[in-house]
Amino acid sequence: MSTTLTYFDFDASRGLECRLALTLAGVPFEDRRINRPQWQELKPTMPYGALPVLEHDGFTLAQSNAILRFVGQGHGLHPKDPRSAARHDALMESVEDLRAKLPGQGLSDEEKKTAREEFAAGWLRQWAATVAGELKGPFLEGDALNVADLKLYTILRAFFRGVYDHLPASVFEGTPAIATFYAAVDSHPTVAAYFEGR
Ligand SMILES: N[C@@H](CCC(=O)N[C@@H](CS)C(=O)NCC(=O)O)C(=O)O
Repeated sequence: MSTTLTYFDFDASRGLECRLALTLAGVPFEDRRINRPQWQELKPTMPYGALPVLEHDGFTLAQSNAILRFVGQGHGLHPKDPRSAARHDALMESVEDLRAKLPGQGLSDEEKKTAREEFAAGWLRQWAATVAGELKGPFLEGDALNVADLKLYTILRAFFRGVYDHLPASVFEGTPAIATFYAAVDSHPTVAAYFEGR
């Protein structure tokens, strides 16, 4: 059995959520971290020309949500019940929506500030309210941590660590279930151990 996850050399975004999922699943894997010059060579050979990519015993899979579902279904970290699984899938797709909609690209800092403040008061507020309504507490399914929780945690981690200028963690003040969720995943023994010493 051999498993390799290829992604860039940083702990965030789609690569981080897949690394966390493999770690939570207890799958030993090669954490293949590549730099930008290596990526220029590799990109044309990768499915969809993007990362992360999982290789598992001759099976190659791209797309973070597909990777998360594959790992989750194989290790009891994605619900078996079709409606519950669909709820988790919808949440994971909504994280991709958030990544795509986050304003900033090509804007001056002043334009970015205005665009992000509008985004926080509008689209993001509605997203946060919907997500909070999905959380049974502290996690999506109650006490069991699933791969969809790891995807949600990964995007929230960027907010809670202040990665996005003009979008402080206080944007989630109106949705306390999100702060409770974040703290619960962050202190989960597997997740905490992953970040220890990094
Ligand atoms: N829908 C894809 C998006 C993948 C994606 O855009 N990955 C970024 C890194 S997070 C990437 O590979 N960027 C480099 C490039 O597109 O050349 C997924 O969810 O995996």
